[in-house]
Amino acid sequence: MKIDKKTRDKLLISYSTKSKRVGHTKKEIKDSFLDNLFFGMGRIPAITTLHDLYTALALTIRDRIFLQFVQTTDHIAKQDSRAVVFLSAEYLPGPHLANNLLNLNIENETREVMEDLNIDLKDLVEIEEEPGLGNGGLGRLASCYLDSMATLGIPSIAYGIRYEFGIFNQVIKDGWQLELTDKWLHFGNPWEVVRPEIAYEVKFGGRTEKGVDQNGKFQVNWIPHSEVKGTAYDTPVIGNRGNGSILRLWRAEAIESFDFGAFNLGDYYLAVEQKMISENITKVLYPNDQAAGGKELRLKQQYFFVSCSLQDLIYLHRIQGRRMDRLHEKFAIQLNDTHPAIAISELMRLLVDEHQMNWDKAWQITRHCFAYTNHTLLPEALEKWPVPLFQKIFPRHLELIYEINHRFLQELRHLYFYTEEQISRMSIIEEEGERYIRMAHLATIGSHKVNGVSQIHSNLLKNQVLRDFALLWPEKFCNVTNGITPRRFLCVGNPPLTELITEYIGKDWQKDLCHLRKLENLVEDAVFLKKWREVKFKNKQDLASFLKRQTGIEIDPTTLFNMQVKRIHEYKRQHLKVLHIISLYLRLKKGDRNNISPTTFIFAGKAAPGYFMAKLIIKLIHSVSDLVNHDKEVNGRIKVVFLPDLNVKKAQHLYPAADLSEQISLAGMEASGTGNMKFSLNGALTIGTLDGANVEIREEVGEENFFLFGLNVEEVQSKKASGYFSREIYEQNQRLKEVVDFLVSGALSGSTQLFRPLYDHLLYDDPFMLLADFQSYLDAQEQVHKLWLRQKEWTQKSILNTARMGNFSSDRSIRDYCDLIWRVEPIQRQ
Ligand code: NBG
Repeated sequence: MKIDKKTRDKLLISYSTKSKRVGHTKKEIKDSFLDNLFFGMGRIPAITTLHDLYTALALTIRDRIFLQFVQTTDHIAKQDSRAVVFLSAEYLPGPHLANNLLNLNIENETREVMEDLNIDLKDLVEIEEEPGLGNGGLGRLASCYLDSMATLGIPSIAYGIRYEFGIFNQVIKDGWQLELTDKWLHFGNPWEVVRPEIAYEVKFGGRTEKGVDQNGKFQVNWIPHSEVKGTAYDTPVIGNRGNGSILRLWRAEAIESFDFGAFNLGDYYLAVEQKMISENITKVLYPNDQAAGGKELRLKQQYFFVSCSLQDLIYLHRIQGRRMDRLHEKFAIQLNDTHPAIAISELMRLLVDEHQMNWDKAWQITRHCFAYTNHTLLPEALEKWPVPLFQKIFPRHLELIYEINHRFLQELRHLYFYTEEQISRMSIIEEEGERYIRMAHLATIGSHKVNGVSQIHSNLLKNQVLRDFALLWPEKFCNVTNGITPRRFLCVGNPPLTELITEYIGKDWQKDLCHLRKLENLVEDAVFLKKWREVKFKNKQDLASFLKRQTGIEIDPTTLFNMQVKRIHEYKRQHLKVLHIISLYLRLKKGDRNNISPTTFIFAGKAAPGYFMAKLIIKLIHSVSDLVNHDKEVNGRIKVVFLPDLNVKKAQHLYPAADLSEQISLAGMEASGTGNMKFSLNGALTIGTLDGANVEIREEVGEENFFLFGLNVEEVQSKKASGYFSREIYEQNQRLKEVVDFLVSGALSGSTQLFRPLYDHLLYDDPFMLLADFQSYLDAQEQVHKLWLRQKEWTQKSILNTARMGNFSSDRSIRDYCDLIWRVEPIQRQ
């Protein structure tokens, strides 16, 4: 049977009328919940588990999300809008249930329905497993952006990889990090729908053949060694203003699940082997170890999801009846870092080889489609792939990249008269020693816009890492400072503060975060101040009981909660914070109790499994925690807790309860940071360096409401240039010497050798300049202590931090992307 237009129109009517099936009244929610439980899942009350209840509720919510999503899609199709295509190898959506209830605005109704059924909604929210499809800030940023695109009604589709095993689970044994495999799909995933009919074939390996087609046109044929099928798994995403977007993740499957040749020969295992090999591609997310390059499977993952996504977008373009040469008018494709940068050669391949477009036209379309966001300046994180590996897996792409590069270098040579030295610096191919493909160069050359993620980072990108390109194409470079979604990180994560704010200034801030500025008028209102403090205190009590359950450690909510929550990395300098804690410990041991506010130091974060120093830092934190927490002499003054297995869900418990947020990376190292924003928005004050988004946060909240310390970027660079000898600083600063020596004194875990690698690194190398910033950090901590004694002032500054965070909403970031880069408009709702 063919589905004709008449049928389609009828189908349209049935979903656009608000049917009772997806209504928002209590009765409608309850009916569908019970329907889903009994008919959708076939459960009888006698054996229903908590997880069944969760799934039934998730399905109930998903129906309602779908309605919203489908309506948006319909508008987009009718308006023939230009759309954003977001390509990211990582997403960290966090748990969906509470966020979706908020965005649908049916939280209260749902809670009451559950109460009627004698179910605590909180328990259902708590058991949800989150998809850990990212390592940290980069993946979380992608999810914040998707939330904002949905909220603002930006026509958009986000593509990625459906890793079967996401980021590892971190467990701590004897203070060391151990990694366990993640099992987010163990109980199924009610938020996604599989689309077996949306599937594309992706080639790998083999060789190319050159010839002419029937029209006598030069034609290249890629004869692959193997092919894999990518199937779409869709998770609808809704904003809180009636619109939606979609996260489409690809899962790899064998094209033929069975090798009949092998089967007929009687080799069943060989017959299924190909299936297993194919599925491997989307098995596991790579943790961001220092040397990710060289991992063949990772490169395959990147190409796999990019190829599926581009084929899909061409398909979407064509079913709208549009011409191929208008592709760039209809799609703005954003590369979230270089992980999807191979998309540039893939689009060229699709246009030139598969759609027989001439090179110049194809290149023009490609450059107009793509834009590239850089997320790091760290040299080891700038992706480059060995040419022989490319040759083996993507013989056709290597040819295309050579051609792109050749034309680009010719232009530099003949049009701009560049020197050979400049040319080799800018080439996509690194020629010294082993040959590599520099993905950032490919992304820059193939995009019409390149942006960094904070003001300072964008400047460094322009003036250092991509300097040659910025001189050549100054108009190509811009900045979009990162942002975070206030829906998840304030409304869902911190209901008491949300209520208090709304009680005083109304609800507008939930639509436009800049309205939080109205809180500034309340800093002299004693009643408001008191309520603000009570909310923070309640959040700290909640966190204390959460931490007790998670770690067994008891903490005192009346102490200052000082937090550093982020991946563990030397440049982020968790060990600088440890040095500060040791200095307090040594003072307390000497009986110097003055000027030390009772403080609870909280750490959380994962280290890459292959990153020895980061893992040693975790061990150090635990050793210090053991020592400090069990010492009667310091008890009550300082405590140290490490919360294992940080993820979005756990982080949501932390931000609302923080008094002080530690953002202490060496200046010039952190591209932006987004944890800094989440803490400030929840009323924490920041102690930080002039790095990443700290710079802009400080400008917004006011320098008097921010604890600044440390060298700035220029000072870091000039110190490094003139020869930096950390040992000299160590010799000259008695307190520093004591603290550093303590690492190898035997007092920590009873060993003088355990932390020697850290000790040696600090004394003889110290690339992240902890010793240079140590004294200034201690001085700033002293200021923290002094202000903590003046609770009223502290509270006022806390309010001002929240009040002035409007600019760091991801809604603002997305508007910037729309204006500066994408030229995409929100859909018009009739
Ligand atoms: C990270 C940076 C952070 C930044 C996030 C999001 C990578 C490669 N980069 O500073 O380290 O906040 O990206 O932009 O993960």
